[in-house]
Amino acid sequence: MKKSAFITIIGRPNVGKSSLMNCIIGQKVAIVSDKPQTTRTKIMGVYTKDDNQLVFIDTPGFHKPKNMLGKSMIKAVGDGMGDVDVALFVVEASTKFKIDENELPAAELALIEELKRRKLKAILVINKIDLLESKEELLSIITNYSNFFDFDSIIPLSARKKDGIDILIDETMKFCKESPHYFDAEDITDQPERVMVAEMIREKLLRCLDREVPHGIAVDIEKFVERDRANGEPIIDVEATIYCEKESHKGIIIGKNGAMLKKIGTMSRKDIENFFGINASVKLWVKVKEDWRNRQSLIHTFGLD
Ligand SMILES: Nc1nc2c(ncn2[C@@H]2O[C@H](COP(=O)(O)OP(=O)(O)OP(=O)(O)O)[C@@H](O)[C@H]2O)c(=O)[nH]1
Ligand SMILES: [Mg+2]
Repeated sequence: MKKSAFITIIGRPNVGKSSLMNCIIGQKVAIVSDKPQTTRTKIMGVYTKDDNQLVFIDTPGFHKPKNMLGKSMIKAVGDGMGDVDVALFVVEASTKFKIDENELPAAELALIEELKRRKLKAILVINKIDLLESKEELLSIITNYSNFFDFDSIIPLSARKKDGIDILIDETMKFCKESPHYFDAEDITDQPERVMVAEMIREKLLRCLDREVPHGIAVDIEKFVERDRANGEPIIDVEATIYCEKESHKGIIIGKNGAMLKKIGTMSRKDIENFFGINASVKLWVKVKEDWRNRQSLIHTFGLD
């Protein structure tokens, strides 16, 4: 009998939601960085085992939006919570919380309110336990969150160390209901290949650039084709435009004598080659679109609404 469950992954920015989904799927379907607000849209990750299919929906980190892009990211969180069987409420193991503090970040309180309003079941996932020094710290985190919501279960884990993931998968399987499978067994995401390539490039920009520069970037794929080279070997040609918000940012992205852009191109090419399993060529351009994060038509053009 075929069964499936839809599971949304929600939480503050940077707690490791996308890392967790990638870890479950066993492949990188959502990009990851040490900067908050890495994920900008809902991204599905599919895990199929025998008759059971788990469809995870990774969402942008919940925050107070500062521009139109931020608003559409928050809308994506709400959309991701519709029609799901359970939510993974991801928090990070942090020594910030003491037993007597009884306080949560505003974004987490708002999400908990949303869970209650929608009468959603939730599993508390305490990620990054590799950062904890003692069991007592973990206990105080569990006590603290339990005061705010009646979680179905609480699972401490580390996405980075791949520790505790099987327990989470088993726990999530309990929410499977009899239903057809919505994806083929070999599917891992709903994202088109072009979008994945754009995201791989944006990930390198997030990794290599600092401060507000990477947050104001969008990547648009101009060309994405596979062809045979003269020697008969296949190659993927990628041409992409990197949009940024200011002339000064453009200079930073290109770097001295084009060094930064070259580095981004090389890193992206390696990732693309790894993912598709064939050679790739990556050509990048940089253009300025002032204040695009507040322009609905551009947000739409970049596929972010
Ligand atoms: N120490 C440690 N770091 C982790 C773990 N899981 C994720 N990280 C790191 O946390 C940072 C954020 O990870 P992401 O997966 O991008 O977090 P996110 O919640 O998806 O972030 P947004 O998309 O911005 O909301 C990255 O630097 C990860 O490498 C973990 O188990 N332990
Ligand atoms: Mg993310």
